Amino acid sequence: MHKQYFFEQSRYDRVVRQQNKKLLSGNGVFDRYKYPVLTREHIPVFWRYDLNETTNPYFLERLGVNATFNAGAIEIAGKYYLVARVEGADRKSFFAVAESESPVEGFKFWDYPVQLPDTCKEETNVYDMRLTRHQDGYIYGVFCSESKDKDNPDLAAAVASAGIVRTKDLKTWERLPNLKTLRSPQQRNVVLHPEFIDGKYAFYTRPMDDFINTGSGGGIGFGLCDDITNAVIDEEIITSRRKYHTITEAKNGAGAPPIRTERGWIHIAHGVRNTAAGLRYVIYAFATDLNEPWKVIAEPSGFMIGPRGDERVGDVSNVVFTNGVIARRNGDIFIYYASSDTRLHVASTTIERLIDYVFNTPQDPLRSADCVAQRCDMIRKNLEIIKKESQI
Ligand code: M1P
Repeated sequence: MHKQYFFEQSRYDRVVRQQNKKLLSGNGVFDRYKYPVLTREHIPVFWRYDLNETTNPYFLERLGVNATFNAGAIEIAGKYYLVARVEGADRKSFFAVAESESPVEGFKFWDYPVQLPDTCKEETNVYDMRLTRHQDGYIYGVFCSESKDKDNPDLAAAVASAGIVRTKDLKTWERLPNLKTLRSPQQRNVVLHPEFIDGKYAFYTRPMDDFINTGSGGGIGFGLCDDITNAVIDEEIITSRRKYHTITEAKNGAGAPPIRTERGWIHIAHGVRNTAAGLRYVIYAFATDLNEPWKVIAEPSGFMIGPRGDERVGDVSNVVFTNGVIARRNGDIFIYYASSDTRLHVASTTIERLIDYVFNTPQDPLRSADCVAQRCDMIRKNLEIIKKESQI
C-alpha cells in the first residue's frame, strides 16, 4: 500500500473519532454543537483513491467528493442513521448511509453508498432524501429526482420531481414511480406524512412553476393519494404560506416529517428570502392540527436557526437547510441541518422546549410598526420586573 494511504486513513480515523461538544451559546430554543457531524473528511479513503499501486503509483485521488450535506435521519433500535446527500467532484449527488451509536458524533459511512434501483433513465441527479417511518410498516425515502428539461433549449434547464423509495432496513430499497402532481409542473422538498389521513397517503409538497422559482406556488402544499405504488395527487392545498417581507417570501419547503405532539404536529421547515447577496435560507418551525395536519395552528415569528459564523460560508453561502430530525421517545430532539450546501451539523432541543417555542412565541405581525410595538410591549413588562426585583 502507498505510504500516503496511511496518512489519509489516520486523518479519517481522527475525524470519525472526534468527540463533539454542546456549545453554551444557545438561545434556549436549541443548542448547537462544536463540530459538524458529517463533512467531506468523513468519506472513506477507499471511496476516493484507487489503492492499487500499479494503476495508481502516485496515489492520486481518482473520484473526489465535494460535500456531504442535507441528510434524512432516523433512529432504528437505538442507533442513529443519516442518509446523506454526498456530492461527488463531478457535481452528481447520491445517497449514503452513515451510522452511529450517538446522535451527535461518530457517524461512519457504510462501505458502499446506496445504489438506488435505476428505473428512471432520464434522471440525472438525486438529492435531499426525507425518511418517513410510515404507519404501513415501511420506511419511505422521498427525494428530489432531477432531469434535463428536454423541451427547453437552455442547457441548464431542469425538471424536479419527487422520487419515492421504500425499505425496511436502509439496505434493500424498492423504487416506486415518481410522485405525479397533476396541477404543479415541478416538485422539490416533498415529504411523506407518517400517518394515513382518511385511509390515504398524505404528502407535503412544494408546488413550483420552474426549477428554481416557485412562481405561483403559494408555499408548502399538502395533498392526498390513494396508492403509494402509483402516487398521484390531484389537488394541493397550501399549509404554511409564503408571505411578503418575511423569511419565506421567495420560497419555503418542508423539512423532515412532522413530529407528533399532544398540541399538534410540529414542522421544521426552511424559508428563503432574496437579498442583494443572493438567496438566504433559514430554518423555521410551525404547528398544524393533529387531525387536519394541513391547518396551521401556530407559527412563531421569524427563523429558528439562521446561518452563523462558519456556517455562512460554503458552496452556496448563507444557507441552513434541514431534511432530517430525530425525535426520541424520551423527548430529546436532534435536528440535522446543513450549512451552505457543504457540511452537516446537529442542533439539539427537547420536545417541551420545542412546544413552548412554537406555541408561545409571538407571530410575525408583518409590519415594522407592529413589530416594534410587539417588542416594546415585552420591554415594558421586563423593565417592570427588573424594577420590582431590584427593590427586593
Ligand atoms: O441551495 C440551497 C438549497 O436549495 C434547494 O432548496 P429549494 O428547493 O427550497 O430552493 C435544494 O436544492 C437544496 O438541496 C439546497 O440545499
